[in-house]
Amino acid sequence: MTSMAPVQRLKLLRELERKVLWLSAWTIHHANHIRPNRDGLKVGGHQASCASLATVMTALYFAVLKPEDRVAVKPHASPVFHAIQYLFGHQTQGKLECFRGLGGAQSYPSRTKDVDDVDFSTGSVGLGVAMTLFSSIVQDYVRLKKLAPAERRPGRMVALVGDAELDEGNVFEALLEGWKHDVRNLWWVIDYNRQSLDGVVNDRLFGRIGEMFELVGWRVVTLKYGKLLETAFAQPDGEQLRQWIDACPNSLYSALVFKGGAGWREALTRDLNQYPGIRRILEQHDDQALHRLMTNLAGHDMQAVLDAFESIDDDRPTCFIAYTIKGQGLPFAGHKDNHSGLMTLDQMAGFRKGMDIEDGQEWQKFAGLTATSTELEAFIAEAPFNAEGRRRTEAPAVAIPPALPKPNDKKASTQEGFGKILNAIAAEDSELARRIVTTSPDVSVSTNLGAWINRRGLFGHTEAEDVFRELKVVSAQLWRKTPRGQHVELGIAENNLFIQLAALGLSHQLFDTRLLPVGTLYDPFIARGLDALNYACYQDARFMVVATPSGITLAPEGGAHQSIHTPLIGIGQPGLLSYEPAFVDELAVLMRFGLEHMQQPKGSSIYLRLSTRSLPQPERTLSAEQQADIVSGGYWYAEPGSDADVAIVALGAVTPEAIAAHESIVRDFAGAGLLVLTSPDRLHGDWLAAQRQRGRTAGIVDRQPSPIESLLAPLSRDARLVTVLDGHPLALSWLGSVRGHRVVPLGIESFGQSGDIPDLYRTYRLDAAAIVDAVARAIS
Ligand SMILES: Cc1ncc(C[n+]2csc(CCOP(=O)(O)OP(=O)(O)O)c2C)c(N)n1
Ligand SMILES: [Mg+2]
Repeated sequence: MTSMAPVQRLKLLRELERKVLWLSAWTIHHANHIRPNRDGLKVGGHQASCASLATVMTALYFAVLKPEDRVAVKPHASPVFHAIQYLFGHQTQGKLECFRGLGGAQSYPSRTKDVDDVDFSTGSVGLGVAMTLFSSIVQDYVRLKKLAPAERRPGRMVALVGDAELDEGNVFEALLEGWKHDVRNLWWVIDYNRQSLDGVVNDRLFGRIGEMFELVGWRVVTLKYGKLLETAFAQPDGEQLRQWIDACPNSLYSALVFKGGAGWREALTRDLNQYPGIRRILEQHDDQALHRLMTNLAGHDMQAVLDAFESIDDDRPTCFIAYTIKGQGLPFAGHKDNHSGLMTLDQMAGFRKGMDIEDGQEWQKFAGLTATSTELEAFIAEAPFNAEGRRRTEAPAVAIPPALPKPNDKKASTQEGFGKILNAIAAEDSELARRIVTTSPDVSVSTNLGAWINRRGLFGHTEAEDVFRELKVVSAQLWRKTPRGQHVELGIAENNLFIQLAALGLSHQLFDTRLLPVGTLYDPFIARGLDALNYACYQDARFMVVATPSGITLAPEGGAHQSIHTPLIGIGQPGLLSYEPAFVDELAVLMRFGLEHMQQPKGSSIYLRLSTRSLPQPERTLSAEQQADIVSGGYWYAEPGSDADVAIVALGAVTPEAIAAHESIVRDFAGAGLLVLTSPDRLHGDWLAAQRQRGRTAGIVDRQPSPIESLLAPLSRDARLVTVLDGHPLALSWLGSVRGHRVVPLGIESFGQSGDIPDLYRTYRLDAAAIVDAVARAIS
């Protein structure tokens, strides 16, 4: 920044604040009232929520932020963000005109769909907030290991937080985890407008919020009153005024903000008229001035906001509680119902006039401002935030060897196989081993990450000894924390796991270095972190999630730990490719594929659904073709005869039952096949894609079948399929539509219970007898 006089800088920032407020309100107004509406649906947008952050965001983006900082903007302040990027020249008028339309600026900032430098997507409140915290852990992880380019300075991870976002439990789960990890360089700016969607936030709650942050080691900076009010407080009896506002309930304050000068006068006369100093203040201010005074909260006072941000020069996590007014400067300021309120045409006309903007000049960047465009352009061009050009980085991919080490046990579970493969990688001094980072919500040992951790260690800012080892207490687990460690230990909170994976999985774009994150958890508890998993995928973060144990196959653990519909999540979740291998050699192929796929520009994250059930392993060496089949989702374990009338289709841990059933039916149904699937998700996706492709090239040459179409091709037209998996039967029943085969789907539709595998498979009809029975039914 050049050495511009502070007065001049303040003046220009105030001008830009007006412009940002205008553009955000106008963008929403245009989408709702000017653009033709074809479906009669309200387009929406949040003018009041935007107004509340206009000052803070103007200060941050035009003066305070640096290129290395990364920001999560409160979802409904998206138009403010786009307005700022428009002024920077990173957003087009066309996209603003198309706000909330196809291809236009997004309703909520989106890393993948917006073009204007979004660092973190937001939308589901609370998640963007936590994302900044877990990103600060990643920033430290790559910095302490010197994985990032040496010249990279640590940036601040900034969240602009709606006050009601603090009702989301995930924020506090993250705070606790952050405290354990001694997080640094984290700024959360709370837009304390005391309003949420439905109304006014609870008065008593916020009294505690500051204490909560302090409890976990944060600095709390409260931006309460602006310079006008502070001056009034300093006058005779001013202290009475301060006490009155301090004690004013949120709902009364909001209502008076809406009512304006006359309302304030009436309330203050009623309550404080006995104080001569207050009477003088009331006399000295007309209604308009009195309203300005009484709404002069620090979150809308540019100087106060700058002072607060610029007073911080260390890396201690800091929470700024910025008192603001929802709808500040707009006709419905403070009204409790203003969350989705939109200015009417008349109100907008008045607002435009007040902004000195002529009809037709609405999109002009500097219309209605008093500074010259030359001055403003120069000031914007020098914003430190853009000093280094493009902020999103693109680190090269890590080469994955052609094969991963594969254990050769005669009997093993996929979970054990996973642990052994990772352990073998850990033993090597390779780039692959260096780039893998594991994390788990307190289930690392029980998901077989123990051996990896023993070799690679836990990650921590500072060296911490393993006390048990020091005291010579025998334990199979080494638990030493160092900056070199490669396992990020998390407490039991699956939300945190997925947000941590999201942050690790964006390291190549946020922090200029590639990581290969692998997270483990119990399969049923995916549901606990599902919104965060969806959030991670929505941002196109890249990671491998290994979920084990799964299904009722975990048997004695009982119904509370048995996942049922996770195969459907695997199919239904965009940005996540899911696999459920039965055998360890398949797993080795899939882990290799997954580590590569995670890094492809058009790749995705990977979900491996594994099991603790030890299965006899096939004695085979997989050919390149077999490996390709495993990756594309399935292969014939026992080839069907041509025109076969029946086939069994199996997925995952129940494959031995399918093998046994197959052995017993081939006596009666010569030519019956056994199809082993590794990924209904992949097969289903490729099947749909092939159909779309055909639709597009109808009548031309393209008749390329998808893998599942090829696999099912040898069967007779009327063949029956009996499908079986330890999960919801719907995951495989779609197979009937591929070539019109009738399906008898076996699987789990009700809650499980404890038992051993034979009892449970019998009870839930997954055993060989049930499969044979289903074949008989299918044929009859
Ligand atoms: C997980 C989730 N639940 C519900 C919503 C719907 N929603 C959007 S904004 C909002 C209230 C936000 O209030 P606050 O954070 O105080 O923001 P303000 O508009 O006051 O700035 C709600 C409930 C959401 N976006 N995400
Ligand atoms: Mg609010």
